[in-house]
Amino acid sequence: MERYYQPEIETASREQIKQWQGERLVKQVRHVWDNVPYYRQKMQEKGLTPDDIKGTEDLHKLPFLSKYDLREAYPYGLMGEPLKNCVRIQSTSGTTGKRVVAFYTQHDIDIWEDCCARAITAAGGTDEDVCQVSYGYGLFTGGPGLNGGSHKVGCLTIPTSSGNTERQIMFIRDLSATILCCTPSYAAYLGETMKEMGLTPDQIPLKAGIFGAEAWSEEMRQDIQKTLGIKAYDIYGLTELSGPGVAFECSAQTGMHINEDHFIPEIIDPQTGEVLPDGEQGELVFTAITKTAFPLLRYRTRDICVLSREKCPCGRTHVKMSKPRGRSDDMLIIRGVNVFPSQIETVLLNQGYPANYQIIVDRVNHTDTLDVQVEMTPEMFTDSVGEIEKRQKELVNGLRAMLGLTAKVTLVAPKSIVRSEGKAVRVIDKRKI
Ligand code: DLL
Repeated sequence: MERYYQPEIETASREQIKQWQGERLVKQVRHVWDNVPYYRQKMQEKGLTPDDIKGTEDLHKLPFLSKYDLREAYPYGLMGEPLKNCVRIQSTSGTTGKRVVAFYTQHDIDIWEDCCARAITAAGGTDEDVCQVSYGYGLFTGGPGLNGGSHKVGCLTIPTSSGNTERQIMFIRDLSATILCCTPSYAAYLGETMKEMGLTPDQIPLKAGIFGAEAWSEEMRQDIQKTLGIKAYDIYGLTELSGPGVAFECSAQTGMHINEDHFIPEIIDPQTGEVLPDGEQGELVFTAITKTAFPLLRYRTRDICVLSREKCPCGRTHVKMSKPRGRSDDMLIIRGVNVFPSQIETVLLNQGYPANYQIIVDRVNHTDTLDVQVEMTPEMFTDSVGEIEKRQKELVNGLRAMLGLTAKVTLVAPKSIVRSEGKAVRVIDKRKI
């Protein structure tokens, strides 16, 4: 039987959701106008006042916000509350120089944790469960968000944070953890390590995993489910909108329900900014309608996906987003061809390789090169040059069929690609360095 954390909200009628969204949007636009001069100016430039926004049908009139605005307004320029009302910040790693600092009131944290509690409940979590949170704690939102959600559900929470794989496995076994929260790449690594220790899925107490923060393919889900003997659920979110829990998967495992009582999604054409109808692929844009300290309106996520309003067998009525099919800024353009790392992953996993790979892009003699280094599993490891060449050729052919592009494939020994404890670094683009 499907369980919900907030059934009256998660299974509310479409009319009810629409009504909440309309009322909250109107209130939020007024709040932002009164408190965020940066956005007020953007509205004024479009000739808008709060009176022009009477409901969700007027949402498209509002100006977009993007990473560019976050940089411009850093650190306080998009705040909707005085600092004294805020109790926390979270931040992204800023590895690409785009540090995002998001502010929270206690009320904002409460909403965020509710969203994470919905995700844990959808994955079968109850107060009988032991939930190990192996996302990083600290500035990254993964640990704090799921920790809060786990408390709300009443699970016994093990806040291991990321890293120290041996200790992770020790806690999973000694304290019989039933739910694991971490990035999918770290879940795969934990699975690989447990397999090497001789543990079979029935000796691993876990029953579910809540994995997100990075792109992962359906094939990778199957792999993780098999090695750990669990059901693996996707979870999506971003620091700008609070963190994990903006959307989460249910038992149907066919996309993630967006918490529409807090976030209004739109899909736009990334080139023109035009709003696209449901079912079309485009860039996901969110308007936060309940958070007040960092109230982003029409924030462009850069994530490319599709929304679906098909009836879900789980009973939830909130719209579903597909797995992001890559980020518009993650897309590699190689010799003029658009390539998403997820397409490469699909080919590798379909041919029986593990999700341990690295994509190296370079430019030699004015021509882009694509080099895919793929780890062999211990079972397929061989030192027969002929066998390795044969396998490499199969992968080159598979990649050509998927991408329409010839890549160089190098098979490398098991364990030679560095493992990640958080978000995996899959792409090294030397052209930008
Ligand atoms: O990654 C929040 C999070 C933590 C989500 C834990 C899920 C679990 P950021 O570091 O700000 O926040 O990165 C946000 O990560 O725009 C997506 O491109 C990507 N992303 C997040 N979840 C998924 C997912 C957290 N399930 C960026 N699938 C987003 C694919 C994801 N990409």
